Amino acid sequence: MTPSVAPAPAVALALVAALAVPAAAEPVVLTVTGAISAPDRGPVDPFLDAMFARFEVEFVAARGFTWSELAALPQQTLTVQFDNWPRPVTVTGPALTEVLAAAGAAPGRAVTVRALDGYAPQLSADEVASGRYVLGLTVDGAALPVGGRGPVWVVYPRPETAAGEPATDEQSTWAAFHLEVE
Ligand SMILES: Nc1nc2c(c(=O)[nH]1)N[C@H]1C(S)=C(S)[C@@H](COP(=O)(O)O)O[C@H]1N2
Ligand SMILES: [Mo]
Repeated sequence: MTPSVAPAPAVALALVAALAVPAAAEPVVLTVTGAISAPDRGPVDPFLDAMFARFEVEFVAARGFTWSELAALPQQTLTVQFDNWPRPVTVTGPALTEVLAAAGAAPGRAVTVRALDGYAPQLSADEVASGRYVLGLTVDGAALPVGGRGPVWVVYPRPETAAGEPATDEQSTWAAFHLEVE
């Protein structure tokens, strides 16, 4: 036996430990901040919360949802198509109002939806209260990936203007990761 073999068991143990990732380690895919009463985490960490820091998002407390937690809420199904889309798509996921309720969001507030690319439209209090917005997790049965329209695609039924003309889909935010209750 030579001294050089001594570290091997320690290395093997480290590899085994690395493979044994507990199920609870599933990451948060959507964080709700602002006027909420049911947070499960503390303030934004300027180092670890790098994406929030990049967008200058600040909070003292937040509620994080894993994909599984969102999928465990009551699910809605919406089949939608806008003029610029190649085909209709069927999206499933919890209603925006359901997720806000789970986070203890104050009622009657506007909500800013923020996506990974920085797109961040604000839904008015009336739009939120309409209950028409769905936080899409799957499209045509497939879970939405990051790099595609995931982790969350905010969709709503195709609206018509008073003149019966199609409205745009500018509020159908894809790649959403943050809701801010104003
Ligand atoms: N994350 C993200 N979502 C977005 C946008 C964007 O730039 N980033 N643009 C919006 C606008 S203005 C439109 S018209 C549609 C365009 O994409 P789609 O019709 O393919 O969904 O997405 C909406 N959602
Ligand atoms: Mo647009």
